[in-house]
Amino acid sequence: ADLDAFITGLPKAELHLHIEGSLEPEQMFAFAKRNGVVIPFDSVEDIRAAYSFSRLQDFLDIYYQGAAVLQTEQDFRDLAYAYFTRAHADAVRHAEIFFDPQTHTDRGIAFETVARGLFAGMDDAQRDFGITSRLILCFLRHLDEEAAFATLAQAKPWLDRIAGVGLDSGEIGNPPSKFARVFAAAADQGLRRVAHAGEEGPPAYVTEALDLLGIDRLDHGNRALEDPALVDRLARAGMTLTVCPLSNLKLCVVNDMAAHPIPRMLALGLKATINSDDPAYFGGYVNDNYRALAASTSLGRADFATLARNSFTGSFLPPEEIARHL
Ligand code: ES4
Ligand code: ZN
Repeated sequence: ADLDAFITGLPKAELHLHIEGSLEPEQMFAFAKRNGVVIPFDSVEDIRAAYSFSRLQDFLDIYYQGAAVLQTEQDFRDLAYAYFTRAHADAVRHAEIFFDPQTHTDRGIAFETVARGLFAGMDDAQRDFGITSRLILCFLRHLDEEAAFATLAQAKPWLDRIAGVGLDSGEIGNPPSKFARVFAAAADQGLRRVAHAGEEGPPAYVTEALDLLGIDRLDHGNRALEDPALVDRLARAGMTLTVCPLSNLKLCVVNDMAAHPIPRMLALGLKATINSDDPAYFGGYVNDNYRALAASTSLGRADFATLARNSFTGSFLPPEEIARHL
């Protein structure tokens, strides 16, 4: 209980949060109703009951379906603002937020609608809560390189508020190499690079993300632990890993929270951070993720302070802003 109170008030940054994954069932119902979108659920309980997954793809199918209720700029503003309201309660001071433009543009929602709405929510959160934030544009890796290039082109007018590009969706069979050229183009435009790797995919995908995408941060990275030479490389490079404990449990990346790799990552000298990934689907926001580890592992105050500190030093904030948070 003492440790829970410490975690609650610990200032933190969130570095791995898909805004579409913060769509709560109640909100899904409300947006469906106000937009006249039919969803295949009769109640909030019905939706929650569908959130049982054996692997990443089970989740992705439901997650892309849920996103269909998002139609207007107001929807995206409200979605972002609801996330920040939760984040503020969890002492989040800064967030670098993933969004999946292709999920929306492929069903006829303009990139501009998504961007304007999210930026409005971000501006309102900075005004009301003092939370700073940037967006990270994720390419859907199950789609092709050409579609990723088209998405990068659509982002051009908004690059001043987009910190970087990322890579998400189904990992197996869609290795980082598929997006080497689009990541090089993003780098040329001054964007930072991150990628989901080693969540379900093998350690070789993490190596590709380093060598072929030039990533500044590694999203998940769990399976890197299978390769000692890769662990050594990540530790020496000071690479930040954005790890998501409740997501790992829900998607069966780990079988038991007591066996979660975060304690091992810290012991190996890896710069791990704790994040919520898709909180509406995985059972909790960032403090729930910290608390789940507190309840099931021997991590203590000093470890959680290190993990929170890593979230700022691993962020894309300028050095003087990072210093202000430490
Ligand atoms: C995701 Cl947990 C996870 N992995 C890959 N892609 C994603 N998109 C949203 N959540
Ligand atoms: Zn993720």
